[in-house]
Amino acid sequence: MKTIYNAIHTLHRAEHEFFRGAKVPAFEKPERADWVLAALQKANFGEVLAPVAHHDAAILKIHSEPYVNFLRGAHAEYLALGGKGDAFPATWPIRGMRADIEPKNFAARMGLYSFDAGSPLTSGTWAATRGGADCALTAVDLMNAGEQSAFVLTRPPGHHAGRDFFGGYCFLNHAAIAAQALRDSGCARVAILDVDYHHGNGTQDIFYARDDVFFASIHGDPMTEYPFYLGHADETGTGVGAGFNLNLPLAAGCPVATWFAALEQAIERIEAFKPDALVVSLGVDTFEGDPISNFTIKTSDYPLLGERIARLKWPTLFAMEGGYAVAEIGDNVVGVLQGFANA
Ligand code: SP5
Ligand code: ZN
Repeated sequence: MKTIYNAIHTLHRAEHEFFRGAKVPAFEKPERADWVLAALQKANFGEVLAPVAHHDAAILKIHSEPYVNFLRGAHAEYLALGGKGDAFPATWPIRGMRADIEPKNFAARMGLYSFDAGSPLTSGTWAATRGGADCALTAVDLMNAGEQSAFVLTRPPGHHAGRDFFGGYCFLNHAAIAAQALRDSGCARVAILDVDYHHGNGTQDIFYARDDVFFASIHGDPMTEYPFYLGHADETGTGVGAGFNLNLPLAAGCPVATWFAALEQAIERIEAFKPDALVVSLGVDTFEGDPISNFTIKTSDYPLLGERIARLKWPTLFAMEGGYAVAEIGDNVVGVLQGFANA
């Protein structure tokens, strides 16, 4: 399997986030991708390629133009206003307020286009996530040229980013961009399997009213786990998309066997959908040692996930999402990919 590596991920280097009123070092840090790359190379896993630059058009099929324009210029605008370091939103248009008008004020637009205060926007955020989109689109090109699978190694991650909002450390939704590009290059039906610990609220938002992209997510129950406000089992899609969204929320701390039973449920539904290709939102924050999550998967379990997906024999694109146990992230990700490749 080839890896498309976003070497400019390092341009996004958030200093801190907030926890109980205190500034704590950002969990989503450059070392994450460095360790995955090192593990891939150590395992001699396969070729590592640079992305080919692609036009914005493929991104604008997933994200709104005003949002993309905001994101591209946001940090420079913040600096011009006298802002220092990383930018955080501080006000949001909640229920009963107007989210249909884009205000002129910068802080107001930060809030309009975000859903949490935990996703610092830095001077290099746009370049880094835009590079991730190029990686996703390059992976799709490779699959169209005959590759059965590909791995998009990028950060910041993407699955919390919706059509017009960032949050959860995510800015552009690389998995969604890949799924759309697969649709546009001949796949009638594309499935997305999101195995990150956190519900992929952005991806769900993007495809919720569509019947050509099936979204399945296994995640911590939003009653107690981030992102809290989406990811319940009764969210099944809307309009023609009714029946094409599957959420499998699990209790924090649940046994590994429970997680793999949910995987079987997801696979059963995806098989019935008969996808022409699969996109896996690959987060390994399901790991027992993850510092911000509460599942119990062990490093030795990850190959079983890859093997199970490989048995389906669908063209499969893996996109890197979360995973914050930096020392183990490489073995965990490479475990999944090797399980897939060796099956
Ligand atoms: C892609 C992804 O995995 N995004 C996750 C975003 C989670 N943001 C909220 C993190 C809250 C961290 N709480 C600190 C717990 C320290 N013990
Ligand atoms: Zn996550």
